[in-house]
Amino acid sequence: MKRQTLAAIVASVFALAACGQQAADKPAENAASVEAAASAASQAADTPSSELPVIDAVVTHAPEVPPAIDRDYPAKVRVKMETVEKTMKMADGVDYRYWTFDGDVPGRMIRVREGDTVEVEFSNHPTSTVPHNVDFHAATGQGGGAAATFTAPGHTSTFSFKALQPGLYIYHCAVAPVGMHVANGMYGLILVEPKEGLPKVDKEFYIVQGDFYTKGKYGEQGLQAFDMDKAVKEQPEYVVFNGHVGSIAGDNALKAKAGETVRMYIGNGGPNLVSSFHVIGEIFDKVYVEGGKLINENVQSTIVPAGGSAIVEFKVDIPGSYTIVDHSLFRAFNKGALGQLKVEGEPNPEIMTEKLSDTVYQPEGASAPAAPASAASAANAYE
Ligand SMILES: [Cu+2]
Repeated sequence: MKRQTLAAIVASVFALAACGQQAADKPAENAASVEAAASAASQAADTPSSELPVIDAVVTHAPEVPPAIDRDYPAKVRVKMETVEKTMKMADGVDYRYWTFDGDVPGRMIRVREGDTVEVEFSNHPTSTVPHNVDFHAATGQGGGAAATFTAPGHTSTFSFKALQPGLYIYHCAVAPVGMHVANGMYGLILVEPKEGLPKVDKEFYIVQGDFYTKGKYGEQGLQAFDMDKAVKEQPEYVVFNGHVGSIAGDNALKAKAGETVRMYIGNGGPNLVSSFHVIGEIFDKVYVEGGKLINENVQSTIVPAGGSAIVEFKVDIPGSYTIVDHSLFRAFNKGALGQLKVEGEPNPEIMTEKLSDTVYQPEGASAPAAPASAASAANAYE
């Protein structure tokens, strides 16, 4: 089918849908129109992938998110991926030999539409020491494409899959030992938007948690090697967002303005730990549970399984620095799983005041307390 033919079908779907709306007072005619529209839509969805319009995917490094899909018809979306083994900073003074998709952890975020055919051109850099591949959790079929993309250093493989079901999905390397490839940073997210799209929000962010296993203890300086024993025991030295300590904190903090709606696409590469994802001082208005269709509301912390995802949405009402954590708190404050969302705007004391008073508290029969030297540091514990 040529592009024009497809466009004609898409146009006719809209024409029929519009016709259906106008004819609401004529049930029989309306039903016929809806049926015809559904038939045309399914015809468009069944278009062989070789006849789909071809477009190049817009992909982004974390925490950026590719733009929303503005198509209402399926396409063949070309995605180029390159695996690179690369030394990068894990924390201040700590380096690690990461294995990456496209040079960073997580790999780039991919965004397609339900029904699209995703055509993957998968290259393994000539300097790689081992083969790599990719298992798309968004794909239906053996291994999620792992065998089709198994690629030796200095080679390129291609394959394609149809994004049959909407949702937010992890992709990861699946070459043995799989746990090690994933522990070295080989994961990312692909969003398959539902045909009708997602509601508009003001800000979108891409965050993937991962656990890392270094020979040296947390913070030990220098180039750190992977520790298989700690990985098997599931005792990481580092638990981080977006591959590195501080990747979304301090100067790299995420930013929004009071009154804006924020959507976070959260992944968990693992390989081992389940995340209890939480934003301190916020309540998720909506959670797309495990990145699927089920929506929960008014959620404080959400589970993100290893090899899984969640989409969280919330409106930031008042300014502040909102700390992003895995609420298994020693991971946050001792292993690196800590980020920040900095919100600018006008304070609203109706929603939360600043401290209004601090007076001596003396229960009946108790002696006067010592000077409240620790009060300030206690108040700042989450900053
Ligand atoms: Cu790999």
